[in-house]
Amino acid sequence: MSHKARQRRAALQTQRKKIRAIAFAVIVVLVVGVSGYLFVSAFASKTPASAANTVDISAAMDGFSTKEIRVKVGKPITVRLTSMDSPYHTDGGGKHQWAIDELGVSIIAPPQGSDSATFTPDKPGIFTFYCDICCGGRANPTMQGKLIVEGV
Ligand SMILES: [Cu+2]
Repeated sequence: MSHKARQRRAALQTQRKKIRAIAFAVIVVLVVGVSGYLFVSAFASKTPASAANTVDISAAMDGFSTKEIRVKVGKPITVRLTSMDSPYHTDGGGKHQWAIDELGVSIIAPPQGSDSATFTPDKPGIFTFYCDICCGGRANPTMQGKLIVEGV
């Protein structure tokens, strides 16, 4: 092998080493970047702002799962009502309601389904929520509860 050929081979080898080093760096950057992105998005998705003040209530023939809800005046809340009853229920067809007249809220959950509403209580006080669909309607004490709006 000539001297020149040997030099060319050596140059080629250093070039290959450089390419390998660059490829390795690119892979490292990609892996770190992707895992960093996944890490951040995993944490970001765990704290959606809208879920901060959601109240989950279920309703069945024996009443609401929650009889008393405390909230702060001026802060928006989302109430998600779920009906536990099937559509074959003779009384109300499996639907239930969560309503407060004074705050103008009325949510009607379909049989074995949910519906929700977001509202902002603008005055402190104790408000009665009720269901006017099943068994005796709003006069039925088991289908009632209290929303307590606390002042600041
Ligand atoms: Cu009901």
